[in-house]
Amino acid sequence: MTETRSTEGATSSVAPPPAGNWGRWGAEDERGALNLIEPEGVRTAAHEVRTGRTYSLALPIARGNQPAFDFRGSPQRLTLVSQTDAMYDGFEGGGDVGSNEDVLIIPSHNLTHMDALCHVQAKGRFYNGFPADTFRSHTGAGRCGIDKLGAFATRAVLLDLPRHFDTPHLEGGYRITAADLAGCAERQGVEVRSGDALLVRTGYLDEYRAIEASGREPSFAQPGLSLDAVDYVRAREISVVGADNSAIECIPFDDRFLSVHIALLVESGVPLLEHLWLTDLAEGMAQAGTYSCLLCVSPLPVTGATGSPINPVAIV
Ligand code: UVW
Repeated sequence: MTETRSTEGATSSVAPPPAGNWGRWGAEDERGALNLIEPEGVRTAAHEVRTGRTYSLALPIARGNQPAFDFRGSPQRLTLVSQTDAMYDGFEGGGDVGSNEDVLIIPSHNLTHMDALCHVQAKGRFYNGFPADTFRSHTGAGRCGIDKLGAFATRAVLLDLPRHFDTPHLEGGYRITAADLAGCAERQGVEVRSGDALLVRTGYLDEYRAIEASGREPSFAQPGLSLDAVDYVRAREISVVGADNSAIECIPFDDRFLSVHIALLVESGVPLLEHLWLTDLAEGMAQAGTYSCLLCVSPLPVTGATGSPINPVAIV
Protein backbone atom coordinates (compact mmCIF):
# COMPACT_ATOMS: atom_id res chain seq x y z
CA MET A 1 0.00 0.00 0.00
CA THR A 2 1.22 3.51 -0.81
CA GLU A 3 0.49 6.56 1.34
CA THR A 4 -0.94 8.91 -1.26
CA ARG A 5 -2.94 11.81 -0.01
CA SER A 6 -4.79 13.75 2.59
CA THR A 7 -8.26 14.67 1.37
CA GLU A 8 -10.77 16.61 3.48
CA GLY A 9 -8.70 15.90 6.56
CA ALA A 10 -8.48 12.12 6.12
CA THR A 11 -5.21 10.52 5.06
CA SER A 12 -5.85 7.46 2.93
CA SER A 13 -3.71 4.48 2.13
CA VAL A 14 -4.47 3.28 -1.34
CA ALA A 15 -2.42 1.57 -4.00
CA PRO A 16 -2.63 3.26 -7.41
CA PRO A 17 -3.77 0.94 -10.21
CA PRO A 18 -0.70 -0.61 -11.90
CA ALA A 19 -1.51 0.63 -15.42
CA GLY A 20 -3.18 3.88 -14.45
CA ASN A 21 -2.39 7.58 -14.24
CA TRP A 22 -2.86 8.26 -10.54
CA GLY A 23 -0.30 10.77 -9.32
CA ARG A 24 1.09 11.37 -12.83
CA TRP A 25 -0.02 15.03 -12.92
CA GLY A 26 0.20 15.59 -9.18
CA ALA A 27 -1.83 14.47 -6.18
CA GLU A 28 -4.41 17.25 -6.62
CA ASP A 29 -5.01 16.76 -10.36
CA GLU A 30 -8.66 16.49 -11.47
CA ARG A 31 -8.24 16.75 -15.28
CA GLY A 32 -6.62 13.39 -15.91
CA ALA A 33 -5.59 12.57 -19.46
CA LEU A 34 -6.75 15.99 -20.72
CA ASN A 35 -3.33 17.07 -19.38
CA LEU A 36 -1.87 15.28 -22.41
CA ILE A 37 -3.23 18.06 -24.63
CA GLU A 38 -0.38 20.57 -24.83
CA PRO A 39 -0.66 24.05 -26.44
CA GLU A 40 1.78 22.88 -29.14
CA GLY A 41 -0.55 19.95 -29.89
CA VAL A 42 -3.53 22.30 -30.24
CA ARG A 43 -1.58 24.46 -32.71
CA THR A 44 -0.74 21.32 -34.70
CA ALA A 45 -4.38 20.19 -34.50
CA ALA A 46 -5.48 23.44 -36.14
CA HIS A 47 -3.47 22.34 -39.22
CA GLU A 48 -5.71 19.25 -39.47
CA VAL A 49 -8.40 21.50 -40.98
CA ARG A 50 -8.35 20.81 -44.71
CA THR A 51 -11.84 21.31 -46.14
CA GLY A 52 -13.13 23.74 -43.51
CA ARG A 53 -16.32 21.65 -43.17
CA THR A 54 -17.84 21.67 -39.67
CA TYR A 55 -19.74 18.74 -38.16
CA SER A 56 -21.83 18.78 -34.99
CA LEU A 57 -21.52 15.43 -33.21
CA ALA A 58 -24.60 15.99 -31.00
CA LEU A 59 -27.96 14.27 -31.15
CA PRO A 60 -31.03 16.53 -31.07
CA ILE A 61 -32.07 17.32 -27.50
CA ALA A 62 -35.66 16.16 -27.80
CA ARG A 63 -38.21 14.28 -25.74
CA GLY A 64 -38.52 11.17 -27.86
CA ASN A 65 -36.89 8.94 -30.46
CA GLN A 66 -33.48 9.04 -28.81
CA PRO A 67 -31.58 6.30 -26.98
CA ALA A 68 -32.20 6.88 -23.28
CA PHE A 69 -32.26 4.87 -20.09
CA ASP A 70 -35.73 5.25 -18.55
CA PHE A 71 -34.50 6.05 -15.04
CA ARG A 72 -32.80 9.18 -16.39
CA GLY A 73 -35.88 10.53 -18.09
CA SER A 74 -36.25 12.64 -21.19
CA PRO A 75 -34.98 16.18 -21.55
CA GLN A 76 -37.68 18.79 -20.88
CA ARG A 77 -37.95 22.15 -22.63
CA LEU A 78 -40.52 23.98 -20.53
CA THR A 79 -41.90 27.37 -21.55
CA LEU A 80 -41.29 29.95 -18.81
CA VAL A 81 -42.91 32.96 -20.50
CA SER A 82 -44.36 33.39 -23.95
CA GLN A 83 -45.12 36.38 -26.13
CA THR A 84 -48.83 36.13 -25.31
CA ASP A 85 -48.27 36.65 -21.58
CA ALA A 86 -48.28 40.45 -21.96
CA MET A 87 -45.69 40.60 -19.23
CA TYR A 88 -44.26 43.89 -20.52
CA ASP A 89 -47.60 45.69 -20.38
CA GLY A 90 -46.47 47.72 -17.36
CA PHE A 91 -43.45 49.10 -19.25
CA GLU A 92 -43.76 52.21 -21.41
CA GLY A 93 -44.10 50.98 -25.00
CA GLY A 94 -44.18 47.41 -23.75
CA GLY A 95 -47.73 46.68 -24.82
CA ASP A 96 -46.82 45.62 -28.33
CA VAL A 97 -43.63 43.76 -27.39
CA GLY A 98 -43.51 40.09 -26.38
CA SER A 99 -40.78 37.65 -25.44
CA ASN A 100 -40.37 33.91 -25.23
CA GLU A 101 -38.20 32.05 -22.74
CA ASP A 102 -37.86 28.50 -21.60
CA VAL A 103 -36.28 26.38 -18.89
CA LEU A 104 -34.23 23.33 -19.85
CA ILE A 105 -34.11 20.21 -17.71
CA ILE A 106 -31.60 17.78 -19.17
CA PRO A 107 -30.42 14.52 -17.59
CA SER A 108 -26.66 14.83 -17.76
CA HIS A 109 -26.06 11.22 -18.88
CA ASN A 110 -28.65 10.77 -21.61
CA LEU A 111 -28.18 12.00 -25.17
CA THR A 112 -24.77 13.34 -26.27
CA HIS A 113 -22.75 13.99 -23.14
CA MET A 114 -19.37 13.98 -21.46
CA ASP A 115 -18.66 11.89 -18.35
CA ALA A 116 -16.78 13.69 -15.58
CA LEU A 117 -14.08 11.77 -13.72
CA CYS A 118 -16.40 11.53 -10.68
CA HIS A 119 -19.05 9.68 -12.70
CA VAL A 120 -17.86 6.24 -11.60
CA GLN A 121 -15.99 5.07 -8.52
CA ALA A 122 -14.43 1.68 -7.88
CA LYS A 123 -13.58 0.33 -4.45
CA GLY A 124 -14.47 3.69 -2.95
CA ARG A 125 -12.06 5.73 -5.11
CA PHE A 126 -12.36 8.14 -8.01
CA TYR A 127 -9.54 8.97 -10.43
CA ASN A 128 -6.28 9.89 -8.69
CA GLY A 129 -7.41 8.11 -5.54
CA PHE A 130 -9.91 10.74 -4.38
CA PRO A 131 -12.33 9.15 -1.90
CA ALA A 132 -15.79 8.50 -3.34
CA ASP A 133 -17.41 10.12 -0.31
CA THR A 134 -16.23 13.50 -1.62
CA PHE A 135 -19.41 13.21 -3.74
CA ARG A 136 -22.48 14.24 -1.73
CA SER A 137 -26.10 14.35 -2.85
CA HIS A 138 -26.68 18.00 -1.94
CA THR A 139 -23.37 19.48 -3.13
CA GLY A 140 -22.42 17.05 -5.90
CA ALA A 141 -18.79 16.32 -6.63
CA GLY A 142 -16.25 17.77 -4.25
CA ARG A 143 -13.59 16.27 -6.53
CA CYS A 144 -13.40 15.57 -10.26
CA GLY A 145 -16.69 17.30 -11.22
CA ILE A 146 -17.29 18.22 -14.84
CA ASP A 147 -16.33 21.84 -14.06
CA LYS A 148 -12.78 20.64 -13.36
CA LEU A 149 -12.35 19.31 -16.90
CA GLY A 150 -13.09 22.50 -18.83
CA ALA A 151 -13.29 23.10 -22.55
CA PHE A 152 -10.64 21.65 -24.84
CA ALA A 153 -9.57 21.43 -28.47
CA THR A 154 -7.35 18.71 -29.85
CA ARG A 155 -6.54 16.55 -32.84
CA ALA A 156 -9.08 13.74 -33.20
CA VAL A 157 -8.90 10.48 -35.09
CA LEU A 158 -12.08 8.73 -36.20
CA LEU A 159 -11.97 4.95 -36.53
CA ASP A 160 -14.93 3.88 -38.65
CA LEU A 161 -15.29 0.21 -37.74
CA PRO A 162 -18.42 -0.57 -39.82
CA ARG A 163 -16.59 0.71 -42.92
CA HIS A 164 -13.49 -1.28 -41.94
CA PHE A 165 -15.53 -4.48 -41.52
CA ASP A 166 -17.78 -3.68 -44.49
CA THR A 167 -20.99 -3.88 -42.46
CA PRO A 168 -23.72 -1.29 -41.71
CA HIS A 169 -23.08 -1.64 -37.96
CA LEU A 170 -21.31 -3.89 -35.48
CA GLU A 171 -23.58 -6.41 -33.76
CA GLY A 172 -24.90 -5.75 -30.24
CA GLY A 173 -22.45 -7.14 -27.69
CA TYR A 174 -19.48 -7.07 -30.12
CA ARG A 175 -16.28 -6.56 -28.13
CA ILE A 176 -13.95 -4.22 -29.99
CA THR A 177 -10.34 -5.26 -29.44
CA ALA A 178 -7.01 -3.43 -29.66
CA ALA A 179 -6.32 -5.36 -32.87
CA ASP A 180 -9.62 -4.12 -34.37
CA LEU A 181 -8.66 -0.50 -33.63
CA ALA A 182 -5.09 -0.94 -34.89
CA GLY A 183 -6.29 -2.73 -38.04
CA CYS A 184 -8.86 -0.02 -38.75
CA ALA A 185 -6.32 2.79 -38.24
CA GLU A 186 -3.85 1.07 -40.55
CA ARG A 187 -6.49 0.52 -43.25
CA GLN A 188 -7.57 4.16 -42.99
CA GLY A 189 -3.93 5.27 -43.16
CA VAL A 190 -4.18 7.38 -40.02
CA GLU A 191 -1.68 7.67 -37.18
CA VAL A 192 -2.89 8.03 -33.57
CA ARG A 193 -0.72 10.39 -31.51
CA SER A 194 -0.29 11.29 -27.85
CA GLY A 195 -2.98 13.76 -26.74
CA ASP A 196 -5.39 12.80 -29.53
CA ALA A 197 -9.09 12.25 -29.01
CA LEU A 198 -10.13 8.81 -30.24
CA LEU A 199 -13.60 8.68 -31.85
CA VAL A 200 -14.90 5.16 -32.41
CA ARG A 201 -17.82 4.61 -34.76
CA THR A 202 -19.69 1.33 -34.17
CA GLY A 203 -22.84 2.11 -36.19
CA TYR A 204 -24.96 1.64 -33.04
CA LEU A 205 -26.92 4.88 -33.46
CA ASP A 206 -27.69 4.08 -37.11
CA GLU A 207 -29.01 0.68 -36.07
CA TYR A 208 -30.95 2.26 -33.19
CA ARG A 209 -32.66 4.72 -35.53
CA ALA A 210 -33.59 1.98 -38.00
CA ILE A 211 -35.05 -0.24 -35.24
CA GLU A 212 -36.91 2.68 -33.67
CA ALA A 213 -38.39 3.72 -37.03
CA SER A 214 -39.63 0.17 -37.60
CA GLY A 215 -41.46 0.18 -34.24
CA ARG A 216 -39.36 -2.65 -32.81
CA GLU A 217 -37.74 -2.54 -29.37
CA PRO A 218 -33.99 -1.77 -29.53
CA SER A 219 -31.83 -4.46 -27.92
CA PHE A 220 -30.04 -3.76 -24.63
CA ALA A 221 -26.84 -5.22 -26.11
CA GLN A 222 -24.46 -2.76 -27.75
CA PRO A 223 -21.12 -3.03 -29.54
CA GLY A 224 -18.28 -1.22 -27.77
CA LEU A 225 -14.75 -1.29 -26.44
CA SER A 226 -13.52 -4.38 -24.62
CA LEU A 227 -10.92 -4.26 -21.84
CA ASP A 228 -8.39 -5.33 -24.44
CA ALA A 229 -9.07 -2.09 -26.37
CA VAL A 230 -8.21 -0.10 -23.23
CA ASP A 231 -4.58 -1.18 -23.76
CA TYR A 232 -4.69 0.53 -27.18
CA VAL A 233 -5.93 3.76 -25.56
CA ARG A 234 -3.32 3.67 -22.80
CA ALA A 235 -0.40 2.72 -25.05
CA ARG A 236 -1.11 5.64 -27.41
CA GLU A 237 -1.69 8.17 -24.61
CA ILE A 238 -5.13 9.12 -25.86
CA SER A 239 -6.61 12.10 -23.98
CA VAL A 240 -10.33 11.40 -24.40
CA VAL A 241 -12.44 8.64 -25.94
CA GLY A 242 -15.76 9.16 -27.73
CA ALA A 243 -18.14 6.75 -29.41
CA ASP A 244 -21.60 6.56 -30.93
CA ASN A 245 -22.88 4.06 -28.36
CA SER A 246 -24.29 4.61 -24.87
CA ALA A 247 -21.32 3.72 -22.67
CA ILE A 248 -18.17 3.51 -24.87
CA GLU A 249 -17.86 -0.08 -23.72
CA CYS A 250 -19.63 -3.18 -24.97
CA ILE A 251 -22.86 -4.28 -23.32
CA PRO A 252 -22.96 -6.96 -21.90
CA PHE A 253 -19.87 -5.69 -20.12
CA ASP A 254 -16.47 -7.26 -20.59
CA ASP A 255 -15.33 -9.16 -17.48
CA ARG A 256 -17.30 -7.14 -14.89
CA PHE A 257 -19.84 -4.33 -14.51
CA LEU A 258 -18.57 -1.04 -16.03
CA SER A 259 -15.08 -2.52 -16.46
CA VAL A 260 -14.06 -0.14 -19.26
CA HIS A 261 -15.44 2.88 -17.36
CA ILE A 262 -13.31 1.81 -14.41
CA ALA A 263 -10.19 1.28 -16.53
CA LEU A 264 -10.56 4.58 -18.42
CA LEU A 265 -12.32 7.03 -16.08
CA VAL A 266 -11.16 5.80 -12.68
CA GLU A 267 -7.72 4.30 -13.33
CA SER A 268 -6.55 6.36 -16.32
CA GLY A 269 -8.47 9.64 -15.92
CA VAL A 270 -9.65 9.48 -19.53
CA PRO A 271 -12.98 11.39 -19.91
CA LEU A 272 -15.65 9.80 -22.11
CA LEU A 273 -17.89 11.32 -24.82
CA GLU A 274 -21.01 9.24 -25.38
CA HIS A 275 -23.83 9.08 -27.92
CA LEU A 276 -21.78 10.99 -30.50
CA TRP A 277 -23.39 11.28 -33.92
CA LEU A 278 -20.42 10.19 -36.05
CA THR A 279 -22.11 9.08 -39.26
CA ASP A 280 -22.03 12.44 -41.06
CA LEU A 281 -18.45 13.04 -39.94
CA ALA A 282 -17.44 9.57 -41.17
CA GLU A 283 -19.01 10.26 -44.56
CA GLY A 284 -17.37 13.68 -44.80
CA MET A 285 -13.99 12.26 -43.83
CA ALA A 286 -14.23 9.43 -46.35
CA GLN A 287 -14.96 11.99 -49.07
CA ALA A 288 -12.13 14.23 -47.91
CA GLY A 289 -9.75 11.25 -47.74
CA THR A 290 -8.70 11.93 -44.16
CA TYR A 291 -9.53 10.45 -40.77
CA SER A 292 -8.02 13.13 -38.56
CA CYS A 293 -9.54 16.51 -37.73
CA LEU A 294 -9.74 19.30 -35.18
CA LEU A 295 -12.21 18.57 -32.37
CA CYS A 296 -13.60 21.22 -29.98
CA VAL A 297 -15.58 20.17 -26.92
CA SER A 298 -17.05 22.35 -24.21
CA PRO A 299 -18.93 20.77 -21.31
CA LEU A 300 -21.20 23.15 -19.36
CA PRO A 301 -19.23 24.27 -16.29
CA VAL A 302 -21.87 23.07 -13.82
CA THR A 303 -20.09 22.93 -10.47
CA GLY A 304 -20.01 19.47 -8.97
CA ALA A 305 -21.82 17.82 -11.91
CA THR A 306 -21.09 14.23 -12.91
CA GLY A 307 -21.45 14.97 -16.61
CA SER A 308 -22.74 17.53 -19.08
CA PRO A 309 -24.59 17.67 -22.37
CA ILE A 310 -22.15 18.62 -25.12
CA ASN A 311 -22.30 19.67 -28.73
CA PRO A 312 -18.83 18.63 -29.93
CA VAL A 313 -17.66 20.28 -33.12
CA ALA A 314 -15.36 18.46 -35.54
CA ILE A 315 -13.70 20.51 -38.26
CA VAL A 316 -12.28 18.50 -41.16
C1 UVW B 1 -23.10 4.71 -17.29
O1 UVW B 1 -22.77 3.90 -18.13
C2 UVW B 1 -23.32 4.30 -15.87
O2 UVW B 1 -23.28 6.00 -17.56
P1 UVW B 1 -22.80 6.71 -18.93
O3 UVW B 1 -23.64 6.12 -20.03
O4 UVW B 1 -23.04 8.17 -18.76
O5 UVW B 1 -21.38 6.39 -19.07
